[in-house]
Amino acid sequence: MDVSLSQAFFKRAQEIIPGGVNSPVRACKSVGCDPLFVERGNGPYVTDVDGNVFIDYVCSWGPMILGHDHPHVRAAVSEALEGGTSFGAPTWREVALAAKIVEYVPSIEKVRLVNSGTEATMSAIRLARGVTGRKKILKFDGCYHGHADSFLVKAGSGVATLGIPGSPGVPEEIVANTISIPFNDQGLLEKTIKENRDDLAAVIMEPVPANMGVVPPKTGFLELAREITSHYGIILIFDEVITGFRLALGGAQEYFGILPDLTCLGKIIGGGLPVGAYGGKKEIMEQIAPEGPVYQAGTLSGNPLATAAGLATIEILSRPGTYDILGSRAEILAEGLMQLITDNGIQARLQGVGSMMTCFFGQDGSVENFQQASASDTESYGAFFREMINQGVWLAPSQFEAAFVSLAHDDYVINDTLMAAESAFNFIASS
Ligand code: HOZ
Repeated sequence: MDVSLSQAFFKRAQEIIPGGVNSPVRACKSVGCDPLFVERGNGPYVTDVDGNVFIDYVCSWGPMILGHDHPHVRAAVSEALEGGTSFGAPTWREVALAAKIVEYVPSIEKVRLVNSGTEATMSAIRLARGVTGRKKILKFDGCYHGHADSFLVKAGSGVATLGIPGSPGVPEEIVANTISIPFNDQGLLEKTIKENRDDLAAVIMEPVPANMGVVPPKTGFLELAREITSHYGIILIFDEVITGFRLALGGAQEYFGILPDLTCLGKIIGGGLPVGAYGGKKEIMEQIAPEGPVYQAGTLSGNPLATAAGLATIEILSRPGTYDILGSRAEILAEGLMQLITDNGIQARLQGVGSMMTCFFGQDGSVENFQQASASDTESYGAFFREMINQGVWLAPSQFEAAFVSLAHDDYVINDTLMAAESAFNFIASS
C-alpha cells in the first residue's frame, strides 16, 4: 500500500504539531505504525491522501452514526452556512436542538450547549460543586471524561493507551479531590460513597464505559449508583458523550432505564461538528449563569453549523426502526467476529452494547473493569489493527477504544469487514 503522502504530511506535522497530531491516540503509537491522513469520507468509507479506501469503524470516535457526508446533514450545514457561521448571539437552531435533547433524553429538563465533551463534563462538575457546596468527585478507573484536570486520574482513552498514570500540570489539590475506583464493583462503590458522603459533590460515570474498550455495566451497578447517590444527596452525572443518541435516542439512560441528575452529551448531537451539552433537572440547571451563580460561557457555543448538523442527524435517527437496524447490523458483525475468533483459536473476547464493541485480545472471560482491560494483549491488538488496515478496514488505533457501527455499514460492508477479519485472524493465528 502506498502511504507516501501520509508519511510526508506526518513528517512535516511532527515538526510543528506536538507528536504530529491534535489528539494523542491518533498518533497510532500503541499499534506500531504511523497515522494515515484522511482526505475525505463517504458513507462507511474513508479515503486517505494517497487514495487508499478503508471501511471506517472509528467514525470520528462516535459522531458519524449516519456515516460520512450524509446528504441530509450536508444540505442542512450548507443551508446554515449561507446565513453566516457565528454571531455570538442566540439563534433559532440552538433552541431547536435543545428542544430535541429535552424531548428525547429522559432526565434532561434544561440543557446548555457547549463546544466539546470536555467542556460539558468540566462544566457539569463545576455545577455539581456549586449546587452541593462540596468538593470531591468520584469517578471510575478507565472511564474518560475529557481532559479537564479533575478527570485525568486513572483515565481511559489516550491516557490509558499511552500508559500515562496522570498528567504533569494537574495540581495535587485537584487530584486530592478526585477519587477513582474500579467500575462494576458494587461493594466498593457503596463503601466509598458512605465514607465520603459529606464531601462528595458528584459521582460521574460513563454508564457504558467505552474508553477502556467497551465494558457493559453489570446488572445492578447503575441501579446502585442511582440509589445511593440519591440517598446521600450526591449528584449523579452520566457522561453520555459516546452513548447519547447512540444506544437509543435517550442514550444509555433510556436503554437501561436509570435516570441521572445531570447528563453530558457531545459527538452525535453535533453530527460531526464540534459540540457538547450538559443538562438535567431544572432546579440544578437553573443554578447556571445568568439564571444562577455558577458561571460558564462560550463564544462559539450553540454554533449555527454544529446545531444544523446535529439537528439533521437527530432527525434521521428519530425515524422509526433506526436503532433496530443499527443494532442488528452490529449483531451480525459481532457474531461473525466471534465465530472467526473461535474458528481460528484466537484468545480474545468480543464484547459490546448496541452499535459499539471491542475485541479484547488475550482475554478468556468477560472484561468488567479497567484492571482486567489493562491485562489485554496489546501486541496482538496492534498486529490485528495493522493487518486490518492492509485488508482495507480502519479500526481504532488502540485496544482501549470502541469500534462504532454506523447506519451506512450495510450488509455488504459488514460482509467485506468479516472477510478482512478472516484474513487478519488467520494471519495472527499463523504468526
Ligand atoms: N478521546 C478520543 C477517543 N475516546 C480520541 C479523540 C481523537 O483523537 O480524535
